[in-house]
Amino acid sequence: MCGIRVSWVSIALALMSCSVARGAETEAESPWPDFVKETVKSGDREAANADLIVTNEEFRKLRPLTNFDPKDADVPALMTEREAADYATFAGKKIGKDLFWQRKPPNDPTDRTVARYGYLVIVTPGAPIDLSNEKPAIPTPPPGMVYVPEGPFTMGSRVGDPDETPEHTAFAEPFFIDKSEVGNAEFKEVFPEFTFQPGREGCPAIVTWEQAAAYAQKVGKRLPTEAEWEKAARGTDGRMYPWGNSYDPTFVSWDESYPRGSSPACPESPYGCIDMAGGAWEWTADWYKPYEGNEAPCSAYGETYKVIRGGDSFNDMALMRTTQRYYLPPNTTGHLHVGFRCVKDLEEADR
Ligand SMILES: [Ca+2]
Repeated sequence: MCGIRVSWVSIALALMSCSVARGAETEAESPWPDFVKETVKSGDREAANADLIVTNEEFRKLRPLTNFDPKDADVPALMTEREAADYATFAGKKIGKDLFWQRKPPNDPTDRTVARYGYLVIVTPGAPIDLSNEKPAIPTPPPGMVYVPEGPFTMGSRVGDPDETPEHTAFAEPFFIDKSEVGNAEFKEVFPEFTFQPGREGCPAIVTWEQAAAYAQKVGKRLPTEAEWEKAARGTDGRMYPWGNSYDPTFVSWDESYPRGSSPACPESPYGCIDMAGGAWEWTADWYKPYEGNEAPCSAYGETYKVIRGGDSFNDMALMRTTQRYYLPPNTTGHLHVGFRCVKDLEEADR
């Protein structure tokens, strides 16, 4: 599989030598904010020798749909603390060790929007700095949910079924997703008329797309898009299964009649979800349509069927793949065992 790789291109500033060699006049034209220079020269981060800052060009790797004036490519990227943490995660770096986020002093202290933004400073490798008490600003997930940071990831497969092609880079905004499928008891709490077999309170609720969407709306959530589901399942390294690239039946629940999280090994996806392979199939929000650039004809494409993901029983490894797509009309579960998990968007304060 072909994962996304960040080439960690650093832009050397050499601030000190710049100001000496080129003089004050040139320095005034520097795109680097004065306050960062001051941070480098003095204060508690002096030892960081932080003469590198993540630029617009670098930041766009997290957010490929972003456009900016080409002349601003090397200008430091303004970002919220949450965006800084997501960038670090995407780049395989750690806030406090490799990077730190420096808040931009607001020109107007009453402007709270401006106060949320800052710059991401790269700690020079080997610099003697202790930022271990700094915590990345990852939004706190609601109960039972996990956080999936924004950024590109590999979607689809070159080696799967025709509808999984082409393998491509997709993008998802940050979101929260349920750690596990919605269970029977949870579903009955919202829809008391819902019935299930006694003793299966903790098993995934087997419902139609319409029922799943109604539940999600009622609890202030929504169904995941295919892209969100696939990113939550496989992360950014293009893996075939939620836990890696090789199949092991002990990683998967026997079927939907077993409680969620009951597989012997109970592995988690890169973001902490369980049972994204097996347990119950899972509804997504999307109609079954071809990916852009897909050239394999399929009469089922269109707005007739909703996509389901993740397979159910443990004995079909092909259906456990994170890229596997299947489909059903929204008003039935057919002969399959289809459940769901919900996603939730970030609150404005977390963006
Ligand atoms: Ca599942």
